[in-house]
Amino acid sequence: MTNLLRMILGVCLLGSVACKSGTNASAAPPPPPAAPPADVTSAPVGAPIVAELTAPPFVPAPITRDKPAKVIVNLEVQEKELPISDGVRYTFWTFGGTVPGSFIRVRQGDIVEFHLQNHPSNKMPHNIDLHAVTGPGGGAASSFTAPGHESQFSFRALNPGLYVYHCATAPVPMHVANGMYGLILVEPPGGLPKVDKEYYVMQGDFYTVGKYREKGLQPFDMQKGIDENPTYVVFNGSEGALVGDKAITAKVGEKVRIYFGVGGPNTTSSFHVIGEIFDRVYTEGGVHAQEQVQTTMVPAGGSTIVDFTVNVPGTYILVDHSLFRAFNKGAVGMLKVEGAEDKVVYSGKEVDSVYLSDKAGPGVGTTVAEATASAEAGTLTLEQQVAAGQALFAGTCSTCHQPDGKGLPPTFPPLVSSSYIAATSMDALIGGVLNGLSGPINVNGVDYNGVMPPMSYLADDDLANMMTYVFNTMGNKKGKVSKADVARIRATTPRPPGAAH
Ligand code: HEC
Ligand SMILES: [Cu+2]
Repeated sequence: MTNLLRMILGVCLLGSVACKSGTNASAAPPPPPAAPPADVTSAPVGAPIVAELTAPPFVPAPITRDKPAKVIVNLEVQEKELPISDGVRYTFWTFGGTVPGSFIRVRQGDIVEFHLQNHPSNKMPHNIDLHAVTGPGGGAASSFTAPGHESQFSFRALNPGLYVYHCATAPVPMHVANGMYGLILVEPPGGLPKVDKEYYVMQGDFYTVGKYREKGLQPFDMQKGIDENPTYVVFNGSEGALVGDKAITAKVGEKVRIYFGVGGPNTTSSFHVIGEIFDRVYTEGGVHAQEQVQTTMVPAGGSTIVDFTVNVPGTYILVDHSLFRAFNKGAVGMLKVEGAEDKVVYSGKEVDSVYLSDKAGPGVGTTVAEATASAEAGTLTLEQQVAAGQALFAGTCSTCHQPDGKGLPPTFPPLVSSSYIAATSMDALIGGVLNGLSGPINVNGVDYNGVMPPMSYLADDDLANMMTYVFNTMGNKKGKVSKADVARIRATTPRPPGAAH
């Protein structure tokens, strides 16, 4: 939303006469230009074009043709192991090697000749249902393809809009849950209004046998899928896909467009960008735009196009505003905006870490992943545990005990040179963090009587690393906490009702 528009709206809300008169042209933005009628009957013009496909978060360049063409799409299904979180691997089934699959961009009226290849090393048959197709199954019946084979079918892109495509081979929800979806944009003649940056983001829910962030290769959990109880809800196929140095970017003053879709299979998205207001939302991926939107609802198997201008530099967080998904299942992405401050629009206090949780620290992914690799090799050193624990401490324990561990008396006790840590047995310390701690305690001569909530929603090794960090730095000397230690205490102590198991 522009500053000017905000001011005008503000003045109007105060009841200015000028705003009530119908002659004030600046009160509302001009409607988008009406698209010329599409030619969806004449033969395609010129030589066939091989479509440029892009991996997320990128999209192919806008189409400049003013006539329909024959467009050839080559899309290969690849079944491959990829990270879904730091140190957690998952066997994804993909259209083009990525989750979501390659972005396809065509023009209304184009004849699309679709080639679906199923890589010979794959184990499953697959097909494709494109919501942009008018015809039974959206192409599914004509595209059933065994490993090592290729199918071909053609369709005319009759309707403009942003459409989901997905695999529709039985069991369909399982193929979708493994990442088999993507977006195809059918541009109206003349295209969409010009913007400076265009990105491609899709949300999906994933179901693993291990709990959230339990490390190693995680198998698919069919029952969790049936129960609609996702272990992960993420953007672009993994927790880390759009964070840190993989964040999408823009410069102050630029117009940003996100082509956003939900693959599902189960959850819808309350899509929101923290700190932004969408100037325009092409609701449900159609051609009409709603304006000034905070959060937009996107169904499973549906899409939206959001446009907004970034006025102030900083990190903007993409979330599913169904917030447990953002904070406890991974639905977080970042848009990093560079440029000059505008203290009138925003005064400039840094709030990132409040929202970013343990993704706020630099290089968390690598540190945690390295620690995981070593743990699997059975060689986790104290230093590696401390490094991984330090990365996770920021945004987890630091929320209360403060980034420097000095606490916030009289509410949160210090962890630095803590007399309580020194005097308490290792098992009791682990139990306190895992199961929560309350009631009167004394730390370094000061009395505390607060409540530390159970941290049992965190994975055993992450907890072990954080405690090892706290217990062996910050002036404490207590020794290592192993993943097995945490697992043992978890198994032998009851959790209070409502705590995660
Ligand atoms: C939501 C706030 C909160 C979070 C998050 C939190 N703690 Fe605490 N912690 C407390 C409070 C409050 C106490 C004091 C409880 C009491 O008074 O009985 C405490 C006490 C402790 C103590 C014992 C007292 C001391 O200062 O030595 C340790 C050790 C500790 N926390 C470690 C951790 C670790 C490790 C984490 C991260 C995994 C963590 N805490 C996360 C609030 C929190
Ligand atoms: Cu499939």
